[in-house]
Amino acid sequence: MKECEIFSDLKVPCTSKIVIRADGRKFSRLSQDLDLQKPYDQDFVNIMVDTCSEFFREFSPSFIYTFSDEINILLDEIPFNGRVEKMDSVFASFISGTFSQKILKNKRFVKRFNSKTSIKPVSFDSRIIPLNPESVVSYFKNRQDEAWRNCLNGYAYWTLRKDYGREEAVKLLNGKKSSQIQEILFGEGINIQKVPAWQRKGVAIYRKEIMIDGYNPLSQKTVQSKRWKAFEDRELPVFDAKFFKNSLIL
Ligand SMILES: Nc1nc2c(ncn2[C@@H]2O[C@H](COP(=O)(O)OP(=O)(O)O)[C@@H](O)[C@H]2O)c(=O)[nH]1
Ligand SMILES: [Mg+2]
Repeated sequence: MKECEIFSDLKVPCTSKIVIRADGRKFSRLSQDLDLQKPYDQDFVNIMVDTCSEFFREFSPSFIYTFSDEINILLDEIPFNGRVEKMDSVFASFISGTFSQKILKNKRFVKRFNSKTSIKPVSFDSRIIPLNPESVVSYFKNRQDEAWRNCLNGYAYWTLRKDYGREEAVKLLNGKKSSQIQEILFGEGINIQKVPAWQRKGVAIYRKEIMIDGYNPLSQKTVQSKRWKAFEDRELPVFDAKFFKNSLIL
């Protein structure tokens, strides 16, 4: 029956850079079930970022970028011999399992699970995006643009929802330019440019060089040495080639 496993040999092109994008399944529903704060819930975002850091420790990618319920992972080396089925299934299940573990360690969310028996198990999908090296920066710029649109629309929608119904709020925002939405928010006392950077620009995890103090027993002196540490950057700039070069990601 081995010959029926027709997709198991499908491999990523060995000359490409690879990004894995995972996205939470039915997280609009989950956000209601867990009664998440709108438009952003600090506990939820912390769990997404913790999940990314756990992934970083396990698989050592070059870079992870997350916002909302999506996680983008730039791989350093191609694992599993480049096998697409293996990568998609292992990565999606690692993320789903880690996210679930962390949700169940949060007292507030556990309470919701205990009082609302209909909350379904969490799952993430995963897809592989092969990129030529020149397209990596524009890929992440594109995801960060999406994070910004998400932020603007999220704030606008939930602000309008204080005074309008669901359909009316959507209608009021339909076809509006970014500048017009910012005006609406300004009228409601929200300067969107001043909301936390992690909401406007997402969060990234990458290696950062740090100096640590150590003790040299031979010289009996304290010495400094370099170490790499996974760094959670919640104050990202707007992505450009310089950021990726200076952070030694590319
Ligand atoms: N309230 C709230 N909801 C969030 C937050 N982050 C993500 N979400 C929800 O997650 C959804 C993610 O979008 P999408 O993947 O298109 O929806 P899905 O198909 O239902 O998973 C958003 O529409 C929000 O409902 C948050 O911080 N607070
Ligand atoms: Mg989703």
